[in-house]
Amino acid sequence: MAVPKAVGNLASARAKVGVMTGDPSLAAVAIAGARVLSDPLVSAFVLGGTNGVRGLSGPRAAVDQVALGAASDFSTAGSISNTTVYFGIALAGNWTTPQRVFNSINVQIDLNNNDSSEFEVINTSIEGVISNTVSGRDSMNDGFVNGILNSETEDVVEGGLINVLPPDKFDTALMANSVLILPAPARKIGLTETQPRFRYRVRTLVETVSETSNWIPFDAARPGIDTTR
Ligand SMILES: [Ca+2]
Ligand SMILES: [Ca+2]
Repeated sequence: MAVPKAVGNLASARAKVGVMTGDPSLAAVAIAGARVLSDPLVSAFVLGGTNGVRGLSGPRAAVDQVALGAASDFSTAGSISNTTVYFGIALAGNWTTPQRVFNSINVQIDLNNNDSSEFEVINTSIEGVISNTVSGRDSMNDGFVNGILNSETEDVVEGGLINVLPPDKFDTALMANSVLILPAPARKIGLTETQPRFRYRVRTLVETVSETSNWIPFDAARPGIDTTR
C-alpha cells in the first residue's frame, strides 16, 4: 500500500513488485501520475486489509476505511525497544482537520489474542496528552500528535507526531486529506524482544457513524518490508 500526499494524482505504477530471493532484498516501486508538488511524500506499508467503500457523503466519508497497513523500522533499530511501528490508514473521504473531536481514528492493539485491546494508538493533540483528556473539545490544539492509550488505566502518553515528519521541515498535508500515518514506539504498545507480534484493528468514528476493521496480525520484528533505510 502506498500513501502519497493527496495534492496530486500519484499512485503505484504496479500492483505487484518482484524481488530477488534472499533476505534482505531491495525493491523499487515505480510511482506514476501527475506530480503537482516538487516534493511528494510517499511511504509503503505491509497491506493488512482493504475495506469496501460505503458511499457516505460529506464529513462522514472520512469514517469509511479503504486500506490499512503497518510497517516497522526493526531492521535499522536493531531491537524492539528501539523500534517504531507505523500504521498507515487510507479513508474514502477527506477530513477538514484530523482533530479527534471531529474524526476519531483508533488503532487497537491486541497482545494476547482475546479480541480486546491492551493499548490504542489514537489521533489527538499535545494538549490532550498533557491534560490526559484526549477526546475533549477543550483539549484540542494544533500540535497534532498521536496518543497511546492504556486500555485498562485509560492513561495516555505521546506516541509521536501524526504523519511522523516535523511540520517545520516537511508539509505532510495534515488538513483536507484522507490518508495519515500514526507512529507508535513498540515498547509503548507493550511489545518486547520476546513478543514482537500482535494484532491490530482500526476503529474510526465520525459524528454517529463508525467502522471497525477485522483484526490484522503483524510482527514488528519481521515486517516483510522496510522503507526506513
Ligand atoms: Ca469501508
Ligand atoms: Ca487483548
